[in-house]
Amino acid sequence: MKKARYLLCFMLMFALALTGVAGEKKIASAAPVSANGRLQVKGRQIVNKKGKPFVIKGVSTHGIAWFPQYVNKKAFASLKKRGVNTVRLAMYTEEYGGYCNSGKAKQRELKKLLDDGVQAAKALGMYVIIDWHILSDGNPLKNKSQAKKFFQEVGRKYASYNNVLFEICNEPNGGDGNWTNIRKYAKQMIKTIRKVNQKAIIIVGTPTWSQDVDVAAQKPLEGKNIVYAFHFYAATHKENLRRKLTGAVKKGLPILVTEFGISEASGNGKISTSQGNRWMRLLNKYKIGRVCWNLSNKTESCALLKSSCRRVSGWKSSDFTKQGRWLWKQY
Ligand code: IDC
Repeated sequence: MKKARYLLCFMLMFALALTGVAGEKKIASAAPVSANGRLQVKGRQIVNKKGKPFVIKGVSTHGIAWFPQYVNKKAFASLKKRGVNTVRLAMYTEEYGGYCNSGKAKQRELKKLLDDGVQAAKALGMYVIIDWHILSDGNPLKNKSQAKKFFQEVGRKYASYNNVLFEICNEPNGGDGNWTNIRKYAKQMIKTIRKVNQKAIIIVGTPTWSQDVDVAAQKPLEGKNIVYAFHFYAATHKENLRRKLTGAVKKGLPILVTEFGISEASGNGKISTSQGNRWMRLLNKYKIGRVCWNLSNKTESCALLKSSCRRVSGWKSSDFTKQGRWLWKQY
């Protein structure tokens, strides 16, 4: 009799533990935005509406003008199922049908595509980053007036959305892409966005393809809810760059990895899962968010989908590249 009662008690506890675990998992994957609300920056940490650290686990599109087919709700839902809570919408400014080299009609199309992405993310309770993807235009000041108009428009349009973040310059680079010019640009963009949108997190790129967070840490910008971008590609960037990141973190700089891959910096070549694992350990230690480049089937090592994969959502494990399969183990 006593034994039976113990057994019953044990079974009951086991059942409770099981539903507890399942329940937690469901909340984590159900709707990150309804559970966490608008993200903000506290000290060097991105936190949720209650002030608790929130770690962005994201995937970036390739250029949306080039691979528009992946900007769809089913695709985002497929990512969410694998632990992704954030999608980054990369809109090149110059190359690949870049926004600044396009006419009005094409620009409207790109903004519609961005909106499709924002609405899909909203419906799924995911965060979304609107990325002004400068690259060959190394100095963000080069297309400043277009950027201003753009951020005024999208800043206003999404002011009431608690899931939208703005990345104002992907990767400044070259001599003119220095911190002095980035700061000048960022000050104006922050002012422009804050006039119409007081709360959204604004992400500022850093010199040398968003690697020099140490330089930004010496003279950060003023204002609330600002974070600094840091990018790495694990088969090229190793201990030296990790030291740079750690230094800036210790100085208190809020950092978000809005782009990373485990390929070489070219986006192609070798894949290094061992270096990737080291990077993940470091990011986990400091609860730094990360967004992986890129959701496409382009024939390159940093694409998440094999080039033979024609599906634009509902992927099977065998559809993913080596980097893709590694990523799902991290998320
Ligand atoms: C790469 C794309 C590739 C494209 C190339 C253009 O993966 O298909 O041909 O851009 O130069 C970055 C950039 C990002 C790069 C990526 C990989 O932000 O645009 O994408 N990368 O090279 N910085 C470091 C690496």
